[in-house]
Amino acid sequence: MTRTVTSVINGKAVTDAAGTLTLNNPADLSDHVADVSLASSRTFLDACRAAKEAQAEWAATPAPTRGRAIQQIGRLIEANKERLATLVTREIGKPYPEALGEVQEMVDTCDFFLGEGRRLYGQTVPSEMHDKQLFTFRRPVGSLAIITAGNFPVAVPSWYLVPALLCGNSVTWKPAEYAAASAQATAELFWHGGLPEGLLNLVVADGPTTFEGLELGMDAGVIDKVGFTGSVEVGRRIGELAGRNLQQATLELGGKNPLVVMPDADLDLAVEGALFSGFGTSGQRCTSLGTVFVHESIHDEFLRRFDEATRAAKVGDPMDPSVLYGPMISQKFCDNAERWLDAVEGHHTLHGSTGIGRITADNPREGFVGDPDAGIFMHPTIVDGITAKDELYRHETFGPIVGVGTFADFDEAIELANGHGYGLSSSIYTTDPKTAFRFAERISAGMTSINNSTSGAEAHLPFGGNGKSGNGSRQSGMWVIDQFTRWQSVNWDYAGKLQKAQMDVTDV
Ligand code: UN1
Repeated sequence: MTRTVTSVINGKAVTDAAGTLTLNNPADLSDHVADVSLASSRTFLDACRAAKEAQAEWAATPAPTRGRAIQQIGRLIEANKERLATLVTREIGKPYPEALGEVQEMVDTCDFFLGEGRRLYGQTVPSEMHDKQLFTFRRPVGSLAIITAGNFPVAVPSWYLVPALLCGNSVTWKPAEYAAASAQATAELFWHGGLPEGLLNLVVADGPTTFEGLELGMDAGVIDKVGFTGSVEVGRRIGELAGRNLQQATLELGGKNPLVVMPDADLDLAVEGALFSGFGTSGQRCTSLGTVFVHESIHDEFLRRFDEATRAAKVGDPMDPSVLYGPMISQKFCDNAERWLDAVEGHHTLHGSTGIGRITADNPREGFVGDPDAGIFMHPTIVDGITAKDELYRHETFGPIVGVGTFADFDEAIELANGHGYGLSSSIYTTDPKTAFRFAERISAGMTSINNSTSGAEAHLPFGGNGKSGNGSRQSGMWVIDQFTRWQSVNWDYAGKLQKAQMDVTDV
């Protein structure tokens, strides 16, 4: 079945002639998944206006009632889990078990926030004066523009939409065009779950149109905050635009996530972690492993085992539960990753596969599941010999490419793990708890794992990064509420006379 995807404002499909897009299954390009109609910046603005209009009534709805709406949406998503996961796999090639996990992450997010509707706590604070009470309240931010990447077309948007709506905001959601069908199917579940019209509007637009729409919306005062998950380059521009409008964006950008293997590590466990986070999802997670830093004394043994495990890993049809990973999301992702392989300089040794680059009948991979020529698949590649001088040390590839480098002591491991400029996820393999906690203390990353992979963060812990990985905002769990509410202080004076702060203070 081919889906028709349009923008939706106030529950109504909007088609303007700003362009069209054809989406095919990247594992089988003959499978036509969706025809997408792209919106103009005017439609973007209309969506933000509609959201702004709908927001006041929603903000006045009791938070526990908003929580119940989230609960209904969560149950509906759960009931449609297989259907939605199948579409995610068809549209972006994510292995089906991971796609199921992704939808589950959205269900978990709804489960977490339905209760938050009864817990949007404020404080009571002592006053300097008699007969006066001070309080703090969380207030919604207003109308939000949320722009998301397509590698997690369901889970990552849910980290924005669910808490934003729970906190009393409205949303204009601009998903990645190349994952528009999954986004539309997700938004439909919000609408069918009973969310009042206008609170969630969907706009499918390309990048330049989105920037135009954001500028128009900010000028018109109908965007109060922007949330963005995607590249550093676009994140910078969004941050600048927000800054000019005296707004703070929520930015969740890339990563060059390091995995450190200490001499006392369980090597097989470390190899398993490197394999999953390096090549799982074809390396297309912002938490994917970038470089493994191995102590020089165990480098050769680690590399031997990592190479062996990578060669043995199954690649191919994402519906087959035995594959480690499926296709690249689209040709563009494949081209970008291939450019990084072209840029690898001579002094590196490549491992992991008999081929390099795109897997085809002429450049085959042993044990490939399915027909490589039907889709866009890549060989896994281990690039050994990475040092801080290499481009690959400091740039995210978003493909199945893992660097390996060495260190002589713990201080050097920390320097290498921090020196690339990103700070999203990280991991250490060691059997010594002291080393593990020293690592957690000194690594500049929003997330760190001890004896586990860099990817696979749970939905109720803060998610976000330092350095180039974002602007310090955190998503998920109760911490994200700080992104979608603003504190208001309320002071209530019942003295019956004017009391002046700093002047009428009661002395002991
Ligand atoms: C992303 O790639 O943008 O931690 C998010 C993980 C997933 C989310 C990744 N739960 O790997």
